[in-house]
Amino acid sequence: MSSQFVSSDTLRTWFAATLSDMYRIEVPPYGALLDLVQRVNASELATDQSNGETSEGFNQMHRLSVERHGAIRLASYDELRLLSRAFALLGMKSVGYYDLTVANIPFHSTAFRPITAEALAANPFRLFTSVLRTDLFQDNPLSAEIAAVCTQRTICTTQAVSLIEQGEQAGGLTAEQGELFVAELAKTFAWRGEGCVSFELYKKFQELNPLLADVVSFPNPHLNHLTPRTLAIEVVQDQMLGVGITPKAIIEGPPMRQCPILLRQTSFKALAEPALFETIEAQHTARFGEIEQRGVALTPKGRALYDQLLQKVRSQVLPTEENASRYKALLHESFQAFPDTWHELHTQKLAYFTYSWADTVPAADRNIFSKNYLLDELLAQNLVTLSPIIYEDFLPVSAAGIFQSNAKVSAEALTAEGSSQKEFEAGLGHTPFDPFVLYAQLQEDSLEALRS
Ligand code: OOG
Ligand code: NI
Repeated sequence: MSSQFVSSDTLRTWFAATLSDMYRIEVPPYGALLDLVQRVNASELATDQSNGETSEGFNQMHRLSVERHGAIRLASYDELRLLSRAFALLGMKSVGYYDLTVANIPFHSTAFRPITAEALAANPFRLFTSVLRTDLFQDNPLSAEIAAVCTQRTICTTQAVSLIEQGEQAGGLTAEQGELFVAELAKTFAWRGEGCVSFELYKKFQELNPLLADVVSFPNPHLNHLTPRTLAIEVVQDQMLGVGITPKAIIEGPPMRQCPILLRQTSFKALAEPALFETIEAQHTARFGEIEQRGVALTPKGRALYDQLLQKVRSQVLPTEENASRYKALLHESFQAFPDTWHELHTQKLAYFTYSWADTVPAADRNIFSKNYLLDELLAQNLVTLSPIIYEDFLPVSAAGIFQSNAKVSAEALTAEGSSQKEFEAGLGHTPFDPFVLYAQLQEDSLEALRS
């Protein structure tokens, strides 16, 4: 019955490829970076610098070569709800809640991404999706101008909206509809080179907050960056200058380790792009590039340890271009307290893993082993192997660093009354998935498969 429809995995793959082609044209350094990342990944795989067979899960070249995350910034919950319906057709669900006001960024966010093992393996494309907290500007003299843009934008084409409705009603899209849908939806994230306010107002928005200006001065949420995943972020960072790209000095996230955890990221400076405000030709600086390296997903216990060790460093020094090497040294020192073998990460329940029978165990014996041995015994005797589960999400401190790296945000604290998660969930219309629950489920499923 559903065979008339193209799968959501295929639609997502088309969509990610369309955005990538578009961004290559819009932001040429992105193309240069992609080529560099591909080269480095290929050479990493060839020299097999991975940490034994346990790292195999990280090195899925078919996944790596298409793997990207994007970032978009929305003006309202109406926009969020509409896009969440569009992304649902692409098999992307809202996962996690990120409060960025703690870092003086007037946004809160979620990630839209696939959630099952099969969908992640097919194409893990994710979009970090932020919504402007207009409530924080309520008392500002510009609040009426801000509200006017936020309530008036129409960010999807009529055809995209009608295909969302058709897809929802029919339970999917045909290949022909899907191709059209992906092309129409991509228009929502294109750079149009034109503002939707006067130059004067744009300037005022800029003065108030450049991140706010990046949203409320434009008619649509242009893609802010598109990020390929590398297996060796230091190597790519070192070679970026060679292809004419200047990286920022600090890699966000954990330090370099034997067993990578969570997510490490760095970005390059934003481009100044021509932007027309009514008749005035100006320049807007917001869109940039980023690379990331992904490690194992941490359990709540592991994550608490990560947060604690990172906080210890950041309470001594907040990273800037000038103190980069000191920050790096402190980070390295602090993270000595984080176990760095897969075995320890597993036994201390700091990270999530999947389990599989070792190749040496004949299929006929698996049942016997599984009945007579505990998991720990099977692991100790190398009958079962561990594979780290890749972290598919984002990190709020890192995200704040990425946001800030390209905007001079005033140091003056926002008058936020803290997190506004309830409001975000009400705006979205549902509660995002809890990432920990999803990782625990992947681990549980693999254990069940072992036992069956
Ligand atoms: C999003 C910043 C967050 C990441 O990789 O952590 C992000 C933005 O700048 O809109 O993309
Ligand atoms: Ni990013």
